[in-house]
Amino acid sequence: MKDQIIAKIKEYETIIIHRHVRPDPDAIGSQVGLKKIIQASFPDKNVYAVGEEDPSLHFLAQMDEIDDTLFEKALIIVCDTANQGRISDRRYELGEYIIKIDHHPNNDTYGDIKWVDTTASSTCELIYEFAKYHQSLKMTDEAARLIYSGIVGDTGRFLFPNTTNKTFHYAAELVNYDFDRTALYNSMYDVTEKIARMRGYILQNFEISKSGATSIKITQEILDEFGISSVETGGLVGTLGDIQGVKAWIIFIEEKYIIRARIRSKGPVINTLANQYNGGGHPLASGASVKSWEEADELAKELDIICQSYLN
Ligand SMILES: [Mn+2]
Repeated sequence: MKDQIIAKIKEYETIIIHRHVRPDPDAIGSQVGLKKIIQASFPDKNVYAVGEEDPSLHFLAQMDEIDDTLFEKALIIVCDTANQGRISDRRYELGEYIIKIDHHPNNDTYGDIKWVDTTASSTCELIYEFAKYHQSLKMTDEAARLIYSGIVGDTGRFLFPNTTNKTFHYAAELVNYDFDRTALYNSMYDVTEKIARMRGYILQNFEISKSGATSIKITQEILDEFGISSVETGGLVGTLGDIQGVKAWIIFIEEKYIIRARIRSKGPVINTLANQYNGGGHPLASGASVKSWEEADELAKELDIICQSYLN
């Protein structure tokens, strides 16, 4: 698989790398990390990273603005994106050949080559594995910084069970590159005062059932009160995770036309539930969306049933 990917990279002059909408450090880290590796290894190639800008992740990288015509004869690589619907920048469809590199369950098997490894902690872990695989591929300090941030992000700072022996091994190698780890952590985890106060609200108002199913509803009114947007709530989802007795939890956030449900679990599998509510993801970390608060209650009830039948 990796040989096929290298062969395709060698074959194409223009390579455009995509990732998912509403990016996280793993999305940007794998996308731009791979870009840096290809640029360092094959300086004559034109390599671009595209997708919507997310100012909160500008400390990692900014996107390239490119013309539609560049896509026609391009190799497209999509990182960290399980479904085609979540690919940021729809012009990937104009590309000549598509490679998917991902660690989410391969439900939507798009792409001409699909390298999907659900045992990897992150797509960044796969990108680093790829860079190590062949002598024609060169790592750089900047690629190391980007890849390291994605691994740190997707493992919750090496806390989540997706963290393996291999993850630590790679992280140990990555910190040998020259980048400012303290600055990176600060950029990733410092929160604004309003987010800290929102976290306080969540901790004051969550509901927990006997089974350990937990939820909190954040209405538009609450968002307004704290002066934050729905996008800014992304980092708040872990807030309920370390409370004793919580097995799985949902943070509902009201948006313009939908209510977004961020679902997390410490054991019960929740991505099958997310699939039933216009979403998906990992067994222990998924997203879904509902159309009303009634439907939100329904989803919370289903989570309660899942927690009840889960032992321990
Ligand atoms: Mn990821």
